[in-house]
Amino acid sequence: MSTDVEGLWKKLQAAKDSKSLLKKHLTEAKFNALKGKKTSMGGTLADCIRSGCENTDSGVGIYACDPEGYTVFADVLDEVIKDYHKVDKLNHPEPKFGDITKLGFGDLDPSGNMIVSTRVRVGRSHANFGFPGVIKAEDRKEMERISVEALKTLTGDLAGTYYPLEGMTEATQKQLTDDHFLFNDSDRFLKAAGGYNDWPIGRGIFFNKNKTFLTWVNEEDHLRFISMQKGGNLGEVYARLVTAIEKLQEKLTFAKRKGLGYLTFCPSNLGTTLRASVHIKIPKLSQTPEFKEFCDKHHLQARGIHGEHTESVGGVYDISNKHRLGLTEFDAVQEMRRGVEAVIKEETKLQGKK
Ligand code: ADP
Ligand code: DAR
Repeated sequence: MSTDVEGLWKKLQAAKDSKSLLKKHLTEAKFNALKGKKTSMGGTLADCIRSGCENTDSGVGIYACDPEGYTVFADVLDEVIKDYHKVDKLNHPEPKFGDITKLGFGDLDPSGNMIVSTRVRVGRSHANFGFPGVIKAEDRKEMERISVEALKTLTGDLAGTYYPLEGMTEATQKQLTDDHFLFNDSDRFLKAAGGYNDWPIGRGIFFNKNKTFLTWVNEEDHLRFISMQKGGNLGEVYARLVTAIEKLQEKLTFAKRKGLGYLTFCPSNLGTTLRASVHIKIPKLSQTPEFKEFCDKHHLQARGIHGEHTESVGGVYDISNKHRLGLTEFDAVQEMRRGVEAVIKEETKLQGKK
């Protein structure tokens, strides 16, 4: 793995067919202006671009080294962010989750014929810790301790237990991952960005009794708050997540920046950091040549059922909102809801049903 920034730059320059946003926006002038800069945590341009230079087939290709990296390396990160999120200005609104007692939406598939399960997640970063590429093992452990202390204060339906990966049997890890609860350590882009440094130190998963509220500690982001359940009741899943976020933000300070919203390791997740998804059976729509165009039109992203960069199985796809920046949390989940309703309508039409 290249450690020096000049070696990384040469790899990127040599990849003539790379279509990453890093390749597009890191000009030679910007490279020369940024290559000697460091954040107060010691984060460098090399820490930000390593993954995209080692994996020139990346879509984005750059991560922030730490929260301050979004300022120190703004010359390239701002352009990547505007391009990925399709915004002209970085003026992300203040958080707005809506009134969970009157959301105006509930179960998107009361028949239960199409939606297998629903999940809504956000990412959060502790304000005073580096991101995976720069953080030391002892700091990751301290961040885990702080996170678990806050999670243990959750009560009622949200109350649960933390399970560190250190000491977890392979069989338990496999079962939790197969059941879509736990993260895996097989993402080559994340690996190259330092996402698995000192693995599995400081990593773990918290979940409540029913496994409907979970928290990932130190996967790609410092924290991922996740609400999920079988079926299509987006209203219930979203309301549970908002309740948990409001409780946890009383105990923890999250990294935010005016114009960018909540800060995350990858710039693709900034802002609301919210991804609302359904695992949905769409055997007809997914086989049409227009499937990608249909998803784009409705600002949706299609993934396989075991996470990013995986395949669909049996016509079941992970369909979620693509927009995370430049809109509120409530807008993002509404956009996903409208998109999923359009998917259900189209699939029903293609199946020749009313
Ligand atoms: P994220 O970036 O939102 O964490 P990933 O694509 O990495 O999402 O998926 C993480 C895990 O969450 C995977 O195991 C995936 O199968 C699971 N998952 C995502 N959406 C759903 C859903 N709607 N229902 C059940 N599991 C889901
Ligand atoms: N390494 C990234 C993945 C971008 C979005 N996904 C995240 N952050 N999990 C790339 O393809 O460049």
